[in-house]
Amino acid sequence: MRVDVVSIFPDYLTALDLSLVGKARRAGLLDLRVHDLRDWTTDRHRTVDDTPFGGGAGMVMRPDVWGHALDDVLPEGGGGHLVVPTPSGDVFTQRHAEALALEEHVVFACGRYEGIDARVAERTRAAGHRVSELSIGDYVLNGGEVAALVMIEAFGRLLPGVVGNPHSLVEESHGAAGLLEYPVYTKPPAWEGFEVPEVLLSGHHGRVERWRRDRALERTAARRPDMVAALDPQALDKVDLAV
Ligand code: 6GU
Repeated sequence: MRVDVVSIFPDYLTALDLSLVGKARRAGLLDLRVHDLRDWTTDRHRTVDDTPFGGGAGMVMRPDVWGHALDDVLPEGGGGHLVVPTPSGDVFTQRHAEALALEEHVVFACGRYEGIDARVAERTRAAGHRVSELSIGDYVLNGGEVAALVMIEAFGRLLPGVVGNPHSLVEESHGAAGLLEYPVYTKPPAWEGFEVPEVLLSGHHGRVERWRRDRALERTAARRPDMVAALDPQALDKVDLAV
């Protein structure tokens, strides 16, 4: 998979050299390239922004600079996918991560200030690319870089061969069951007066499974009632709701 990230702060993306995503890059599973937007400016001051038409606070990123950058990094003739991180986008979920992991080429356009001139998305769509404006949650960041990091890590670990044991992708929070993950424990069994739940030491696989499912549901009901409401009723039938 090919990923390009365009930003005026390419150093933010150096974290993508680390951990699983870094390993995926070195293994050739992920061809990730980070670019400095200012490389596409043409003036002496390398200007990327200007004042908003209609007035108001802050600055807006110029369409011409972004246009030159995207002409160079999106595939010629259309068929690419541009992701624009923005707090006014659709909320990014595991479903988006799963879809992005199947893409051949994704470009991230990281905006700063009050955002990117809206014609950039319009023109990119008109050129035959898909454009997704995505938010990572209901709070405001200073720019799209950290949001791009979040999204790339979320789909990067879903690329075939990146996570060693594919089973860990199935059981985790927001995975197939639609529940948050149950609490986990390791050695020692007693630590500073706090004990690992007895059932996990029992060696009784059936009881362990049942306990984990109950704790996952209990936790999800307490923290994310919206997720319980969205559960498949047939899946709910199989769960003991007496919590
Ligand atoms: Cl994608 N960008 C910015 N600037 N702020 C955000 C965000 C994105 N998602 C949540 N807050």
